[in-house]
Amino acid sequence: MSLRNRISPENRRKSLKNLLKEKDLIRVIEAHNGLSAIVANNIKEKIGNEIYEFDAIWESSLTDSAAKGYPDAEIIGPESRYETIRQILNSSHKPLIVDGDTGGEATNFEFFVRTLEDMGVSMVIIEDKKFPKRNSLESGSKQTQEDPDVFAVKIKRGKKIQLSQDFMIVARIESFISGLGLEDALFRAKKYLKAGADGILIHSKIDNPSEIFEFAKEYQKLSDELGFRKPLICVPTTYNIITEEELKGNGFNIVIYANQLLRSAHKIMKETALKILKNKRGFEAESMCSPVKTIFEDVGFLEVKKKDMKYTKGRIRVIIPAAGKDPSFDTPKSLINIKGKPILQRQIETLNACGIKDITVIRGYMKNLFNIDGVKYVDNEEYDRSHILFSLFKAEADMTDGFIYINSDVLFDQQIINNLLNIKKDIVLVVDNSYAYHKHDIDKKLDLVLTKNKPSKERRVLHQRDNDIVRIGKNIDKKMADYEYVGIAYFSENGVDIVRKVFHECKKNHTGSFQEASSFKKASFTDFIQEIIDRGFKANILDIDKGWL
Ligand code: SPV
Ligand code: MG
Repeated sequence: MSLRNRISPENRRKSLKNLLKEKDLIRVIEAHNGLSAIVANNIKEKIGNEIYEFDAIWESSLTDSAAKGYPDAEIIGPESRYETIRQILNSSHKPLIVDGDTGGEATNFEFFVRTLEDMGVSMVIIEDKKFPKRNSLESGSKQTQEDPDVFAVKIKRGKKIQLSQDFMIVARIESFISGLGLEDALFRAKKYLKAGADGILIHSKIDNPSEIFEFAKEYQKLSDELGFRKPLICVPTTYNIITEEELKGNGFNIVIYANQLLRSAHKIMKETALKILKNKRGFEAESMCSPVKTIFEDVGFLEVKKKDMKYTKGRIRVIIPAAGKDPSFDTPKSLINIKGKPILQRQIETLNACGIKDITVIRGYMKNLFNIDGVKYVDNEEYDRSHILFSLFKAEADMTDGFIYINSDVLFDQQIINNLLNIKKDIVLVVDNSYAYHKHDIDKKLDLVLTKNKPSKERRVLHQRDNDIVRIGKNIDKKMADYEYVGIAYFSENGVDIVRKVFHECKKNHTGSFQEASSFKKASFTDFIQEIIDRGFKANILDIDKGWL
C-alpha cells in the first residue's frame, strides 16, 4: 500500500466517466495485487512530445485467481476479490474496472454493485454466461451462455440498486466464445443496452480482430437505431497484433490489456528460480530482479524511513555557534585541545553516543581551521560585528523540528542530553546551582539565572522540571542568583516557532540596546532568552548537579 496515491472513492469513481468524455480510447492494464497496481499506476513513457500511460486498471478474474493459485472458474469468492480490489485501490489513484465474472445470481449482483460503488470502483463488467463460468480463452472448455432475458434482468436490477450516477455496469457478450456468432451477439447487445447497460464488451479468442470488427460495424448501426451510443470495449489478448489506432478507427472506446503483468511476472519468476537452482546461488539471477531499493521506493518504504528520521527524538539536531573570537585565545575556542582532543571533537563524540548525528556548527573566526568530520558547517561571515544570537540564526533552516543549542566551549555528560530530551517543554535551559558553593573563588562574569521556585536546600533533590526562569544574564547579583546557566538548551518544534517569531520581530523593529547587549546584533543567547520571557513565553530549567565543564 502506498500513501502517495490518495484519492477519495467519489473522485476516483467519477474519473472514468470524465475520461470517456475526454479521450477517444481509454487504455487499461490489469493488476492483481498492490504491487502490480503500483506498476500499472506509475509506469510512463515519453514518445515524441507526449507522455503515454495507462488510464485505468482492470481487476481481472483470471489474474486475481491465478495470483492466488486458483483456476478462473468463479472459485474465488467476493470477499477474496474485495481484498485484491482494496489492495489495488490503496496503491493507485486511477479508475478501476472490476471483472465481475457472471455477477452470480441477480441478488448477489446487487450486493456486489453496492460494495464496489462504495469502494470507489468506476465500472463492473459482467459476462453473459451461466454461473459458474469458465475462462473464455481455453479452447474446448465448457462455455454456456445465460438466457439473454435473465441476464438483462440482472443488469436492470444492478442499475436500479446503484446509488451514484458515476458507477457503470457493462455487459460482456460471449457469443463469439460460445460459438453462437454475430447475430446472437447483436441480439443480446440490443437487449442489454435496453436494460440499462452502460456499455458493451465484445469478447473474442481468435487470433485476428475480424470478429470484433464485424461486431463494431453492426454496433454503430444498432446505436443509430437506438438513438444513443454507449462505450464499446475489447480485450485483445489473442489478437494482440491489433494497434490502438486501429481499435480507435473501428469505434472502440476502451482497450483492456487483461493479463500481461501477471503473465510476465510468472515467466520471469520461473526463469529466476531455475537460475538459482542451476547455479546454487543468487548471483546469476540478480540481473533479472528489481533491486531491493526499487521495491522499497515503489511501495513507500523509503518514505517510512524518512518519517522515522524526521519524527524520532534521536534525530534531533544540535546547533553549536562557534563563530566568535574570544580575546583570551588565539584559536576558536571550539578547537582548543583538552587532553589531546579539540572540544568540538569531544562534543561530537558525546552527542553521537546519545544517538545524535545531525550537528550544525556555525564558524566564523578562522573558519578554515574547522576540519573535523561528522558535522555540517554554516558560516557567519560577520562574526566580528555580531554575537551568538546572530550566529545561531545563520542555522535557522536547521531548527525546524526542534533543536538542542550547545555553547562551543562546554563539555557535558551524555546523561544531561538524555534528560533534556525527556522533558516535555518547549524551551528548556540546563542550569546548575553548585556555583553557589564556590562563587567566592570565581571572578568571571557568569550567566546567572533567577527562577520562580528556589532551588531545594536538600542537594539530593535534583532535576527540578517545572520551574520557570524569571531572569537570566550576567548582571544578576551573584548572591541573589539561583542557578548558573550551563550553555545547553533545548527547543521543541513549538519552541522553534517562538524563537523564530521573536527573533524576526526584533530584527525588524528593535533599535538601541537589547537587554544587556549594546544592540540586537550584539545580543547573546541569554539576552534573547530574557526577551522571550519578557514577551510572556515560558523558559523552563533542567536542574543538574555537575556533569559539565
Ligand atoms: C479476465 O481477465 O479475467 C477476463 C478476460 O475476463 S479473459 O481472460 O480473456 O476472459
Ligand atoms: Mg475474467
